[in-house]
Amino acid sequence: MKKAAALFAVTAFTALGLVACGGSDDGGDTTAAENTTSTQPTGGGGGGETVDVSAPADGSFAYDQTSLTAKAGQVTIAFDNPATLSHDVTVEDSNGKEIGGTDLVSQGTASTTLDLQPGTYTYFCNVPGHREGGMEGTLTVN
Ligand SMILES: [Cu+2]
Repeated sequence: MKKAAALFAVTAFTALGLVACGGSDDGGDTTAAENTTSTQPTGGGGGGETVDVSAPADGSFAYDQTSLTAKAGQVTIAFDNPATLSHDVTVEDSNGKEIGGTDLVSQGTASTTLDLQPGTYTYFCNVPGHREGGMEGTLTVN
């Protein structure tokens, strides 16, 4: 009999505890953050960023973006050229030194990943005459 009474006491205490917890939850902030799931791909170097560059479909010597911004570190330049005329995206640093670029592409996409320090870079099309025709922009890395 004593055992049963002890068990009852424990059960009652636990029930009270649960009620108390429930009450405090109701009074608390119930709006949990629901949009915290990341849409960025996981894996890889981590912290990498992708910047999109595209060219007009009419093949004119231009990019749709005249300036880009990225965070320092692994930066992937994703180039989309819908024109039949081939273009690429070549990147040079502030000293005019080429540090990388995408393959030439027409009616398709090409990309390259560069490890960039903070600074100002220039991106341009390496096809002769295209940069001179206006196919360049500024990439700012913070
Ligand atoms: Cu070009």
